[in-house]
Amino acid sequence: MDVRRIPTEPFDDQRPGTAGLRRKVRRFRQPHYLENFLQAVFDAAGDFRGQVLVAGGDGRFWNAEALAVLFRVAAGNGVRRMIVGRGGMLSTPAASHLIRTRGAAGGFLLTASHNPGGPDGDFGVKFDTANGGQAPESLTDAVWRRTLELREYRVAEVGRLDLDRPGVQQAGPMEVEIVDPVADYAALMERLFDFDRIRSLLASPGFRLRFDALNAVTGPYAVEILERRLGAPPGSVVNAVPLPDFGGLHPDPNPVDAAHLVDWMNGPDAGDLAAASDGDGDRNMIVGRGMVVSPGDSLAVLAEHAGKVPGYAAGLAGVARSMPTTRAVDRVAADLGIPCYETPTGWRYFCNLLDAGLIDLCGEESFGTSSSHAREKDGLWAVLFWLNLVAATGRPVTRLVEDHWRRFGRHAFCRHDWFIPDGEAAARVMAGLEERLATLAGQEIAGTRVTTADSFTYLDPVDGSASAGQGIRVFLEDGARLVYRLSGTGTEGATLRIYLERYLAPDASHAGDGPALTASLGHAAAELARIGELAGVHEPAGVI
Ligand code: VG1
Ligand code: CO
Repeated sequence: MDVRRIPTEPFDDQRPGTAGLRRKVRRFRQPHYLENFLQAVFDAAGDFRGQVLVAGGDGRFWNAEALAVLFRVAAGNGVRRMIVGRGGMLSTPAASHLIRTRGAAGGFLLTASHNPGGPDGDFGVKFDTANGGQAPESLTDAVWRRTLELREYRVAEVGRLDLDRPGVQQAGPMEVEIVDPVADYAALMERLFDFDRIRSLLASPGFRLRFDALNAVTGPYAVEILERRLGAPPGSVVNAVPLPDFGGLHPDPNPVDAAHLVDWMNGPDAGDLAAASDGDGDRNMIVGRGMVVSPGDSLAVLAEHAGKVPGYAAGLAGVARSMPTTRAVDRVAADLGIPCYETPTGWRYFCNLLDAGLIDLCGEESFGTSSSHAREKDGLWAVLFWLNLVAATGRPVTRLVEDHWRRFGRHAFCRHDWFIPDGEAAARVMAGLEERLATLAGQEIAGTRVTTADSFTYLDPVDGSASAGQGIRVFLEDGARLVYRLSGTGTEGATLRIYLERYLAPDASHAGDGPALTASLGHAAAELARIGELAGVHEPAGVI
């Protein structure tokens, strides 16, 4: 079978960000753009000739076209077999699991996650390595360097494929195996959680669950697991059909984009647990009656009660959180006598810790939580964990969180996203803070005082690598903390994320929501960074 070498020119904007390469669909559709990036991954990641790879996407606009390109480049690079979810779809955690169980050399996840879809929206490619985890920084840097020098890519024709027909099909020199995207993943969930107990909870009179798949990839997973296997009444999963435009919804599980769910849980007809996931199924939002569980609290509560869940009954080796995530889980870890690691933003930094068996649970403030069962974050897994905890303790979601606060204190949290159209201005804001770091200690701010301030460098305890410049931390005397970093998933301008955390002691009042409790910190943080002065922006675009 003929492998063709296609001459090309490098693109200068193919540096992977926090989670893969994310660009406007328009950009991805430029001739050679996707082929170049994929070839760079093939060149940098090692030799995949004769190997098996996993592939699937979140079903967004351009999923099928991108998959067709991937097949041609994979065939051109001598891949033996691609394992693909039916319809070309796989959730990110399900793909991670498949890579691991099938001994694949890696996988391509065609997704821009929570970014908007459609012809004017975003597309993306994440690459996972043989452990099912996101490519580490060393590899994404190597891919980027390769994109800058690439002069040709290799393709082979694969003919017509029927992505809806399970089984193996010949695709030119390669095989494509279409698998049920849900089966293996659902079986894994059955091993981790007490399905009998959850089934009784869901059958108990009056208990109401709503899972909103936001018309993204998790619909079929949630219907199979929550409705079919656990017996939640049909209709418990809403917006369950993945659509290329997500049916106009924004598949970002947070209180702003999924406000309808929060409104329901705050209203007179509230259910008992509501949840949502994102475009590719790796994020989760948990809502109890009258309360959105902040991701930092969620991680802490899961860690606190993990012993009650079959998959974690043997205890946790350790836990980890991304740096901007609240330090609630640190208190639980100290109480359990287990280590707690602080990593940079992005799931890839957890993977070494998971592989080395140093941690079993980890999470990020951006509605991402997962465990040693996968090497990606996992939205539906978190929902099942919460259901298992409610079933095992007999305590509603809200009570579990409030009890946690009474025991450990509350880390109130909010994130302000400042959209700064001019990327250079955003860089100036960060540089300005960096320059003044040494002078911040002692400065009065928001009615308290700065104790220390630094720029976060992560030292990976497993491979010894250092990742510098991962965000600026400002610690305050009353236990509060401000964190600044630039987003690495956007596709235009820059987004400066300011993470606000305030600690309320166990015996203090815990009333109020995160945004209200941290509002004054938010003002102080913006002033401290001189955002108005340096970037001409005066309000955050998002408060989450
Ligand atoms: C954001 C989140 C980060 C998350 C990343 C990918 O990155 O803050 O915590 O890991 O998205 O999530 P950034 O650089 O924009 O802050 V997803 O669901 O795309 O895979
Ligand atoms: Co995602």
